[in-house]
Amino acid sequence: MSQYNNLLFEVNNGIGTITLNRPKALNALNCELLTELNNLLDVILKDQSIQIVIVTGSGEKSFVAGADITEMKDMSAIEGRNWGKFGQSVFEKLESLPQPVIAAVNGFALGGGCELAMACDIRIVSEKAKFGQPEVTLGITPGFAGTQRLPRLVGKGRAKELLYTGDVIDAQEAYRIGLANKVVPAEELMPAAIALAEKIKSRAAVAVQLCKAAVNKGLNMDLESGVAYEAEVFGLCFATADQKEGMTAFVEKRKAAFTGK
Ligand code: CO8
Repeated sequence: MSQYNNLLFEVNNGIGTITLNRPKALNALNCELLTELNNLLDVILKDQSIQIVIVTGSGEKSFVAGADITEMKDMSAIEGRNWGKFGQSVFEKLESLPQPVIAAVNGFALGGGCELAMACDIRIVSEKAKFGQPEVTLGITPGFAGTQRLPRLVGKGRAKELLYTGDVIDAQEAYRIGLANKVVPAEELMPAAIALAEKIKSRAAVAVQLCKAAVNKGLNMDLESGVAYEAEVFGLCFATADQKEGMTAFVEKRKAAFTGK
C-alpha cells in the first residue's frame, strides 16, 4: 500500500514518476499533499539510483488546478504568509534536486499548478493543457513564487499581462511564449516525457547535474559570478570517470559507455 494519500510514486529504469493524485479536487495542492510531496522529495534527493524525475497529474483533465481554495478561504494574513512560505520551500526543494525534473503537464496548470510546473526544469505539455495564474480573480497574488519564476521564463511584459489579467492560455500559446518546451497529443504525453528522460539519462549524469546547478545558481548571480561558477563545475567534470570515457570514446570513434561516476 502506498504511504501517500495524495501521491503515486514509481521508479522504472532509473526514472521516478510522481503523480499528484487528488482527482476529486483536480489535484489541487492542499496541506497534506504538499507535506507528502515535501517528504517524497527528501527521499528522491538521497536516492541517486533515481536519475530523472517526471511530475504529472492523475486523470485526463488536470495537472494541478492550484492551491486548495477551500483550505485557504478563511486563512489569516499570518497563516497565508506561512502557507506561501511552505509551498515556496517545497518548490525550491524540487527545483534544486540534483536530478533533472520534467513536468508532463496533462491538463490544467493553474495558480500553484503553473508554479509547480515552472519549478520543474522542462515542461512537456499535452495539447489539452491550460496555464494561468488566476490568483487576482480570487483576491490574492501568486504565493508559490509565480511572480518570480514566470517573468524569468517568459519575460517581464508577458508575465505581467498573465499576472494582472489572470487569463488562462492554451498549450500552443504557452509554447509560443516559452512556458512550454514542447506540445504533444494527449496520448503521447507520457511517452514523450519518458523518451526525453531516457535521452537525458543516456548522457553523463554528473555533467547533466552540474549543468542544472550552473543554470539555476547562475540565474541568481551576476554574469561574472555565474561564469566563475561555471569554471568550477567545468573543472569538476575532469575528476569524473565519465569525462575520461566520453572523450576517449570520441577519440576511439565509438559510443561512450557512461557509468554516472
Ligand atoms: N482548490 C480546491 N478545489 C478545487 C480547485 C482548487 N484550486 N480547483 C478545482 N477544485 C475542485 C472543485 O471545487 C470541484 O469540486 P466539487 O466537485 O466538490 O465541486 C472539483 O475540483 C472539480 O472542479 P470543477 O467542477 O470546477 O471543474 P470544471 O471543469 O468546471 O473547472 C477549473 C475546472 C477551471 C480548473 C475550475 O475548477 C477552477 O477554476 N479551479 C480553480 C483554479 C484556480 O483559481 N486556481 C488557483 C488557485 S490559487 C493558487 O493556486 C495560489 C497558489 C499560491 C498560494 C499561496 C497562498 C498564500
